[in-house]
Amino acid sequence: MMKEKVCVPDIGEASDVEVIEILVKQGDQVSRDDSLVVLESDKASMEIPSPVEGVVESIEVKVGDKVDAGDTILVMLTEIKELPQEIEHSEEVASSIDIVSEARQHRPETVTQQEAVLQEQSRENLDRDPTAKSKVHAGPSVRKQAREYGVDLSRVTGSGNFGRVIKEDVVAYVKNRLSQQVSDAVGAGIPAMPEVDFSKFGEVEVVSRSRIQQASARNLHRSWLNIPLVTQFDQADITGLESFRKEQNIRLAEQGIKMTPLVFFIRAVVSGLQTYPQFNASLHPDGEHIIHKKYINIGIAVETEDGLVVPVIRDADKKGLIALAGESANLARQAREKSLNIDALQGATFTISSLGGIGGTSFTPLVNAPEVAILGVSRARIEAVYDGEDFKPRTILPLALSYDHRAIDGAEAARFTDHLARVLSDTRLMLL
Ligand code: CAO
Repeated sequence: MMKEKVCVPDIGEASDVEVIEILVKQGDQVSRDDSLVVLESDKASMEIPSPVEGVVESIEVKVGDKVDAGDTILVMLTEIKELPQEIEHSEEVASSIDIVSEARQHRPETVTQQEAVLQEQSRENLDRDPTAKSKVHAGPSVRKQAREYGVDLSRVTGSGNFGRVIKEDVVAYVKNRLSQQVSDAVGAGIPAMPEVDFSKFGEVEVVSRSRIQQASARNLHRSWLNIPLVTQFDQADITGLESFRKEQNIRLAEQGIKMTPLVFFIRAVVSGLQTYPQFNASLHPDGEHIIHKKYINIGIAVETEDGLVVPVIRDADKKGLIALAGESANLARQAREKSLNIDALQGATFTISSLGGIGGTSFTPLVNAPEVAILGVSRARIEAVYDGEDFKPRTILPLALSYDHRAIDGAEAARFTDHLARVLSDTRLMLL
């Protein structure tokens, strides 16, 4: 152990500066850059940081004393003789006086806000490179200022001699980060909806939303905000499909099986995904890759009294019409009875939202992210279709394919719905 005097550094033109606060006491363990005393001139106040690590042996000043540069403040016991860090230029020290007084005046809003904005980032940076801090060249007051603002000095470009970070660099960095925050907020910031007191206009009842409704609201909102969504509309002539389905249903009724149009939509979608695998994919979070899935799991949007649930038919490409009829009916029943397990709700590669049993001419479904597309089906209607010679009654099914435009091009979407329309118009194609 050795004794080391800590003196008042060069404080520019200031002299006879008063000690207004002593921040340590005898026996305290002090780290380098910890503040020791606060001095105050008639212009500003400044905290004197410790240039070394050690234990306070004795304090040589008391509150009210007047000191000058070079006067001893205290004596430290240090392990190894450490050269006091280069005392900053008088210009820099003088500026640090301004900074302290400025910081005091502007707290709590400015500094608190800066700290909040920057501290998290500093933590991240330190996690990334724990040695980064020690490589920075900066004086004690600059380090202290950086600590106060929550700035990671390794992120600050030094404009002083040999890249030394000076206080103006820290201030510029903070200003820059704050203005970035503001511009980020302008880009992504959603103006909040004003809260309205509806009871001013009449009687109201506030009802809790189910957990499913709350969760799907969050998911849908996230999808809406993240996905550049386009919807491609098309229609399929399902006259043949409907007569085939009805014939089969008469036969299957004995076995208690009913094929709804949904089963055929699933088969058609499977065929589409096999032909256009880019629809059976997800964007990689790095934005540079796309993940093609070698399995085909179809999510089915099911309306329940608690909200929208999307159970999944796994390996739909390996299942025939009758198996799909049984499984989709089962999943829809379980969803409504709330008896689905979590596995049944995960791993979809493409979703179908069928509203045809209810009605509607068309709608734009939202992609069930991280999938890249969803098929919406509305109610089929009998329409008069000209066959080149005559108008014939045909059952026309409206299709709406919403897709993530980052992953799918418009032309691909048009080909996909065209493929669906052809397969649905000719059930034999489902066998291929
Ligand atoms: N056009 C005309 N009729 C249709 C049809 C269509 N596109 N789709 C179904 N139908 C008919 C069925 O043939 C059935 O008629 P019958 O009883 O006379 O045979 C009737 O409508 C009821 O069918 P269903 O809708 O109960 O059965 P399904 O297998 O077609 O659909 C399911 C099952 C789970 C998809 C459906 O019940 C459901 O919940 N749909 C709502 C999905 C939803 O909420 N989507 C919105 C999600 S947000 O984008």
